[in-house]
Order: sequence, then C-alpha cells, then structure tokens
Amino acid sequence: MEQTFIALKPDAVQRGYIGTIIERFERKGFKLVGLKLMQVSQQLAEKHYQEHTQKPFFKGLVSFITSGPIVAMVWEGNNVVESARKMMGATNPKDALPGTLRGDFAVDMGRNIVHGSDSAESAKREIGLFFSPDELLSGWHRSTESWVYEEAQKEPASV
Ligand code: DAT
Ligand code: MG
Repeated sequence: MEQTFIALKPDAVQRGYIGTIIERFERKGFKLVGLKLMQVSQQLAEKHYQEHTQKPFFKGLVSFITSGPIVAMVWEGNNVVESARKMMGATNPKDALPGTLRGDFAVDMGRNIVHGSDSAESAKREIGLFFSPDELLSGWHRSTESWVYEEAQKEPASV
C-alpha cells in the first residue's frame, strides 16, 4: 500500500496541534506506521528541502524547520499521498480552504504547520531521510480496515 511522509512543523508542536492533526489522519482511516518527536539538524533540513535550495525563502525555511522539535510520521493507505495533500490544503494558508489543516489552523505561508510529500517518489525519498527501516511498522493490521476498504488490502510495499 502507498505511504507518505508527514511532518508536524515546529509551529504545530509549539501551538499544541500534535494530537489534533494526528487525529485527522486517524479518523480518515489511514494507518500510522512510523512516528517520532525529533530535532531536525541543519544538514537534514537542507537535504529535505533540496528542491528549494535556490529559492529566496530557503534560508528562512531551513531556519524555521530547525527552530524546535517536529513530529515526523509515515502514514499508509490507498492514495495517501494525494489525499494527505488535500487534507493539508494549499501551501499558502490564505488560499487553503476551511476544513483543511492549513485552512483551519494557519495564517502565514512561513508558518503553515504541516509538511506532506508531493508525490510517491518524494515520499520514498523523504521517508528514507527521516526513518530507518526498523523504525517503520508497516505490517501491523488495523482492525478497522474492512470498514475503511471494500476490498481486502494487499501486503504493504517495503520502503
Ligand atoms: P508544500 O509545503 O505545500 O509542499 P513547497 O514544497 O512549495 O510547498 O514549499 C515548501 C515550504 O516552503 C512551504 O510549506 C512554505 C515555504 N514556501 C513555499 N513557497 C514560499 C514562498 N513563495 N515564500 C515563502 N515561503 C514559501
Ligand atoms: Mg513540498
């Protein structure tokens, strides 16, 4: 099954939204397969945001993501990459619709509370950056699965 990398940025942790945001993904029906509270190093931040190296906001972005603890997570489910992006809402919270995480809980582009991989390829790369294979518990069975999916789910793909 598909996996995505979700990070609760330092603003989400500081503002007390860890539980609220995790709950949204749980209630949707996705399965949590990796979770940790961590401090992002300068080196990891620069690798994670590699595609933005040349952007004028890069320095601020790296300084923000390293400014306090984050919660790094891997979520699994059918179409989880695209669905998680929809649940997060537009990058700029001013354009994010109500009902989305950024639409409901954020105001400023540089404080948009959550990161989510933008494609299956990015997810694979980002999961590899933040988690070692033994930190992921892909094989566990969530007992609500037959109430979330009509068809039985296949074994998850290994990361
Ligand atoms: P997303 O986080 O929705 O994937 P992105 O990958 O384009 O968005 O950018 C990464 C982060 O960088 C984003 O969450 C907020 C910040 N950012 C993006 N564009 C920006 C801009 N024009 N000015 C300031 N910050 C920006
Ligand atoms: Mg992005």
